Amino acid sequence: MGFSSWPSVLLGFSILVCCCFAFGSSSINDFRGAFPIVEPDSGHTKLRLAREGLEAIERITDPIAAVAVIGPYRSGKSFLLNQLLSLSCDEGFGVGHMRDTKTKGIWVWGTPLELVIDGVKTSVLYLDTEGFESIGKSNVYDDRIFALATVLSSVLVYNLPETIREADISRLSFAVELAEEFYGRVKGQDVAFEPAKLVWLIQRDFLQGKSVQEMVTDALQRVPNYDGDKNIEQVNQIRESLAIMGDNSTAFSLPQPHLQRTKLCDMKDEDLDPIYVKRREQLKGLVASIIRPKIVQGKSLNGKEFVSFLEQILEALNKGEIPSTGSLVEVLNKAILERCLKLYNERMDGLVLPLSEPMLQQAHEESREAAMKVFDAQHFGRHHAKQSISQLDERILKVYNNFLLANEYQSSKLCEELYSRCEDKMDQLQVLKLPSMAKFNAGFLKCNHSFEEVCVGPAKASYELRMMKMLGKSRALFIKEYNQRLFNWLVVFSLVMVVVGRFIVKFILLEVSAWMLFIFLETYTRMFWSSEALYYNPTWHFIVATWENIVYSPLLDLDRWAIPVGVMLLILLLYWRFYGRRKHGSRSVLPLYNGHRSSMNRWRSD
Ligand SMILES: Nc1nc2c(ncn2[C@@H]2O[C@H](COP(=O)(O)OP(=O)(O)OP(=O)(O)O)[C@@H](O)[C@H]2O)c(=O)[nH]1
Ligand SMILES: [Mg+2]
Repeated sequence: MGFSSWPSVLLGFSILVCCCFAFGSSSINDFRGAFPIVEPDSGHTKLRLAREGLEAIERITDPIAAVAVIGPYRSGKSFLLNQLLSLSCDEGFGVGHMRDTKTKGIWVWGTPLELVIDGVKTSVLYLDTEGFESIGKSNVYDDRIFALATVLSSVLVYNLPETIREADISRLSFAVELAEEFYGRVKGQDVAFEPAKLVWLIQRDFLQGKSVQEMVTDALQRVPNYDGDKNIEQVNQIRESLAIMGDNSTAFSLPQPHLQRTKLCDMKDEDLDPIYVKRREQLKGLVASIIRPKIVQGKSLNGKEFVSFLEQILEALNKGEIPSTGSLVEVLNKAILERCLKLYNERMDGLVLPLSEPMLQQAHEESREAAMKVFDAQHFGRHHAKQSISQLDERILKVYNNFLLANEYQSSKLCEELYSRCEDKMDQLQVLKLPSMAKFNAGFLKCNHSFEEVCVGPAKASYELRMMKMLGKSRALFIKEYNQRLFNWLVVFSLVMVVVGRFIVKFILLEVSAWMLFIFLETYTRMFWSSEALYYNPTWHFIVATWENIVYSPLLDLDRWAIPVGVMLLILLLYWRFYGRRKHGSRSVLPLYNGHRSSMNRWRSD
């Protein structure tokens, strides 16, 4: 291949890429068509979402109401929907003329009918469903389709050829259970969702003297069950519930559109039985008069909300082996449960840890109550909600346990910090330059007080014990050292006073008293008793009291100010020694050393 052919290859390649992208994003441009919203999985057991139909629904911004037609397979559901939507078989839902089932899963007509219901513009969706009782499918699959249509629709048209059979009634058990689970709450509060209104559509030409309503009423009468057969009892219960829901269901009959059933799709209104056309129009009117927007948790749903509601329901129905109201309630409550848990978390997060255990417990109870209250007001279902409540309780407890652990950690951290601060303080007090019992006691009390006040939570008890031990030990050690250090300080003090009395102030009394103190201290302990004995002497107590008063008072802490005070005293003393004396001559009130001075004078005069 020559170089000249490269540009054309590249052009071809880019066209191919563009085409791939165009086909890859399969966005629908024309919504006038039928699209699947839910389709069977490969095994024809469970259902999965189909994007096309959901896309058609998602773009709707008005409140949505849905009409779903259910019934046995090949009973004319798709044809009926086309008739209600005034569509030919070619444009509308696929109508099958073969023996096997035509519609798979659930389909929607992409262009909703716009109706003004109670002054609100509403988009009415028409849903076609896969017929039940066809070969090659499990009953559970049929039940899933049936349950999904029941939950999604506002009007459920039960299309029945000929008459109502026992199986048709027992199939409604899910709808009945749903209604019992949700209906009661809708009336009083803005919660849950309103169950669908049921239209029994009986397609037959003549009703042998009975009106269709009488036929439905008869079918809903309890049948005698003398042998106590379980199945009969179950169907009887459904009958009873359906009878109670009387206002919620309507009976309607439709005659055959034409005898040539395989040619129906080629016929126009003029070709169909005029009575059929008339009744069909009446049915349209009936549906329009009873339909209401789908209400979930007190709110109507727009397209996006409707799709997310559908996703939730499908998840619930696919969850268990058998679609059950319990799992439906559980899934619907999931979002509310998360919201309530978040509320609990937010309230608990506002706490400043550590807290005392009773306070944390109280906060937990209050937050739990608030979360439960919200859940109680918003949750779906009545009987099966208990499971969700216990689930919420369980999850709250789990979160609370985490808070308990966090509180324990924070409490230990805080108490440990206070403990080591106190330990440091006690160590500092042990090595005071000028030992003071009052200062030690003040520090001791302050430490104890701040610990008692600030350390809270579960770690307090153990740290309190450790603290008491540490403080006790520290105090014992301090007292032991105290007397010995005071004694040494007094010996030093007496010697300093001797020097001061002799050489600086030259005050004999001061020197004598200093000597006396020195001799007392040295001889008393060495000659007569042991040093410990001295500490019990009243003189010693007096000395201690005097020392304490000098060394530490709230106004002056000598341990801290000893050096500045000492320097100041020395300066004053030296000032007095050199200038004070010179000014006032030898006129001193103190008995001074005069001998030396007179001898000097004498030597000078000599
Ligand atoms: N006799 C009679 N035949 C009908 C009626 N409605 C539809 N049919 C015919 O019954 C056949 C099946 O019609 P569909 O509308 O596809 O029936 P369906 O219930 O949707 O079938 P599935 O989707 O397979 O469950 C077609 O040949 C229709 O022409 C009716 O009211 N009476
Ligand atoms: Mg069909």
